[in-house]
Amino acid sequence: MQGFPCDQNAARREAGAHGWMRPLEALERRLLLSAPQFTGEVLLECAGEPIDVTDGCSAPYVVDFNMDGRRDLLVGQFADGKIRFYPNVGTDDAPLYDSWSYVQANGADLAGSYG
Ligand SMILES: [Ca+2]
Repeated sequence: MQGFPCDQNAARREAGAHGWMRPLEALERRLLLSAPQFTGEVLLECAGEPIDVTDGCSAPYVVDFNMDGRRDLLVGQFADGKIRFYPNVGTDDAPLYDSWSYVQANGADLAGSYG
């Protein structure tokens, strides 16, 4: 199956004890085994204050945005369609945010459509 995002060799290895397994079945199995485990809500803070985008809707996303090896927090906000960047100064297991700024390009805040 060309172009399918599955490690064909891994699928064959997984199939070893159970007989033949199609790549999609192997991928589904791996996704289920690595599914996130939710433990409860946590109030995220920045510099000791709750993170609040003030104008309602937000869209959080965790990614190593500044490529320093620690996952940061990006938050899309409804107001003006801007994106907030909270660099993680803690660890991936215990993230800590002490500042934020709007994501910019060429000295101007990035903004998408909203509303
Ligand atoms: Ca980072």
